[in-house]
Amino acid sequence: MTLGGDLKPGDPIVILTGAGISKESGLATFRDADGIWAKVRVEDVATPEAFRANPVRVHDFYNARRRQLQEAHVEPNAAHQALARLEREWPGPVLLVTQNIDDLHERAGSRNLIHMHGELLRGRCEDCGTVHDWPGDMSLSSPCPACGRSSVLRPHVVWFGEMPLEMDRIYAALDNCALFLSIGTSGNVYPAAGFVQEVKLQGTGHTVELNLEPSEGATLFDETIHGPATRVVPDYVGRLLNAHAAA
Ligand code: BV8
Repeated sequence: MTLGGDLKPGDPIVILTGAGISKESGLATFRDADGIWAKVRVEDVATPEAFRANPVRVHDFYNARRRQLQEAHVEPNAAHQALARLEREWPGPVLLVTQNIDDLHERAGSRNLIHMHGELLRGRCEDCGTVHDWPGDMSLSSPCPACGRSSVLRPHVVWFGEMPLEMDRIYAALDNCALFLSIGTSGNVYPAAGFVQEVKLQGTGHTVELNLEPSEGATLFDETIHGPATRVVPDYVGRLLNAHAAA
């Protein structure tokens, strides 16, 4: 079996990433010992009910993460760069689906990208529904740039109990891909954690997990490669491109 299963040039590749790919850029993951959920409860900051009950606490939580993301030392790392290289150099469609709300994939050069859990640097008006770039702090007094109303803006982020974005497009790509890479995710949060089963049940893609350690769904993958993303992802992308360039 060549690298990537029986992948041929021109075949579609789908990639899923999670917080682990941004860890070496200095952004915390969620479920590691030093992760976000070790410091704050999901129920207090990452559900629509939490936002209704205490919008100030939720705005503070996302304002702090928005500021941290824009600190000078937070840059795309070699894993983000490798995925942008794969999109540029692979002779076929490469779709990158990220659970992450940071902008490190864009800053690394990835273009064919879906933020299924939304984006930290954008805000959405709960009244008129418009979505706006929002790099600064957000509060109840922030007016919607479109309709002008205040106390109606929220982070453009998918909370628990809310439907992730672009699911139809994601499932269509999963059902038709020849290679599915899952990178830096613990496989705890659905529907993303179920994507590998979607590929196995509805498609024919070869599935590979690249993660620091086995995820919840590790046994579901055809291949698992464990190690830090900045090492295992550039190595895998380089071998994949070389194997098929030689073909
Ligand atoms: C929905 C945005 C339905 C906010 C996030 C029981 C069964 C099935 C489902 C459920 C259930 N009970 C409840 C549900 C639904 C729920 C869910 O799955 N809950 C889980 C906890 C059981 N899911 C939802 O609510 C989703 N919506 O189901 O809607 C619906 C249907 C109809 C109509 C309406 C609705 C919505 C989920 C999205 C929630 N939002 N984030 C924010 O970011 O603040 S989730 C959050 O978790 C982030 O998006 C994050 O990306 C995501 C997954 O976490 P990971 O990225 O995997 O991060 P984690 O820390 O867990 O893991 C990091 C990994 O990296 C680790 O494995 C680690 O080893 C590795 N790593 C660390 N360092 C490195 C590394 N790897 C490589 N290199 C390194 N250096």
